[in-house]
Amino acid sequence: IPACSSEKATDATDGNKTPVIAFVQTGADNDWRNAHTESVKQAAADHGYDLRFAEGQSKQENQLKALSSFVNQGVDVIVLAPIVETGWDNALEKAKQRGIPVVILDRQIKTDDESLYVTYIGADTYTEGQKAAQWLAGKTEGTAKVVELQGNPGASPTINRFNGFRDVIEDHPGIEIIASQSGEFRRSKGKEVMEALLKKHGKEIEVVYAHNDDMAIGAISAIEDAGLKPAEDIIIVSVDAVRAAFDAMVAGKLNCTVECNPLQGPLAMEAVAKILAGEADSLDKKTLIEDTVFEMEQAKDFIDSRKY
Ligand code: GYE
Repeated sequence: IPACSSEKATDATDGNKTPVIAFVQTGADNDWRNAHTESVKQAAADHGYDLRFAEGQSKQENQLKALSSFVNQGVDVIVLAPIVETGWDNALEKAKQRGIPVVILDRQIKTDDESLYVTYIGADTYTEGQKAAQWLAGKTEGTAKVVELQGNPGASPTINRFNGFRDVIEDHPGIEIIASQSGEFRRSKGKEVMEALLKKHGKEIEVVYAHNDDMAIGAISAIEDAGLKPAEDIIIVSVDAVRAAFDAMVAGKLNCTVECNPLQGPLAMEAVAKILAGEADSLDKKTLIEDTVFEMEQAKDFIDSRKY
């Protein structure tokens, strides 16, 4: 580190005190989220930061309360994984007034004032939706009746995976979405919604597109309970590539998962380090993480190398 930046780092953190970083997580809804939380905690520890952690139990209201309390505590940097896209301006305005820089992690926010946060780091969830649709178009040769299990309403990955998927199937008129409902990114809710969809649409359903693996795994048990064979009678494609999805693929119950890497802690803490060093200006406003696609047929070869 060049001398001038380490000087600034000490400035920004009041002498030699351990930097205090707040992390406001969405909740603990699924495997992906837990891997994400662990990654951030580990990276903060690796940097020697004092991490204060709060999670919103899937409610924006709780996240807003946590934000305001961290602002009052005067932490050095706030990292926010925003459950939904909108409604953050007031809270972020207060952080700004108090001189606390904010890193937006994982999910995006919508604001007219881009100065309310320093940088955004997360997965390219729009491209993930496109990749799911491209894979499906290949698999079904462009003809399929699809039910979609969406993530929680208003969340950037929900909106992006919804749009990315549709923007690709637009070119495949034989692919039709016959139902689309939120399973809140949860396994139990994915199962519940799938049970209802199976009752309503029965054998008409040829494909499940789930915005995450946990909901797909819930859907798989609903499909089995209905006496059908997942991945054979109904094609299933989802997003995240968590270990449980690899297990399901190896068991022949899930056809494909589009990766969404939750191990974002190191990138987040590198950004925090730059901010503390007075180098916030050197950060890109937006960093998107690249992901791959895994099919059932390859799952065996990759499962042991998966880190989450
Ligand atoms: O896919 C899902 C989680 O925001 C990209 O949120 C993330 C998504 C992830 O609850 O499993």
